[in-house]
Amino acid sequence: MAFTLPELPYAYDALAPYMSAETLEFHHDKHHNAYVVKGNELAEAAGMADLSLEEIVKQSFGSNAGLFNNAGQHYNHIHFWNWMKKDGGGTKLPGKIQSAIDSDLGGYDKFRADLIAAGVGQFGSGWAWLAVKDGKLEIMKTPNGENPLVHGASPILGVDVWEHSYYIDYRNARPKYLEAFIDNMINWEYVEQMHEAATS
Ligand code: MN3
Repeated sequence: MAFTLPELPYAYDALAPYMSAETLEFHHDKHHNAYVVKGNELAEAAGMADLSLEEIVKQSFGSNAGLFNNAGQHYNHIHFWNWMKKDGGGTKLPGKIQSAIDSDLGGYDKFRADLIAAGVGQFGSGWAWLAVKDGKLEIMKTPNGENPLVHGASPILGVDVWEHSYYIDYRNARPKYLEAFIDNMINWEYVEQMHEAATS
């Protein structure tokens, strides 16, 4: 199934001032689009063009680095746009997510601190995650285009810590970007949908 660049689910300026239209224009129109174009070329060359995106991510991991990086990033960004919304974030979480965070991660404040620490602690480019593994929530971090799918887990929330995601708005202040992501941008309804799918 050929990769296609999805439209952003909101206007380019919808997340301002926490994430600017300029950041989204570069990040979505240039960076994500490049993963789509290159991913299609490499999936075709590898004879994997007919597989689902998740299958391509899993099958190329460890065997075809070029394809894996682009397919992984395509998967990550499709969800990343949906993990954010205007007036998102904050402490009012859907009930099931709140109880899972309480029982598996020690409550919201610890979840927030641990997700920021994972994002800050990811050396160089990568992602910080909330994922479901063996039925329980876990905070994870991965380098480059990697994601929890290749570690036997299902991602339900991810934050891009590549510099292209925050340098225009925050320069080198990655912690400030992570705080704004959690406090002002997370689309918890989308996280809830992915949690339902990963636990049912
Ligand atoms: Mn990115």
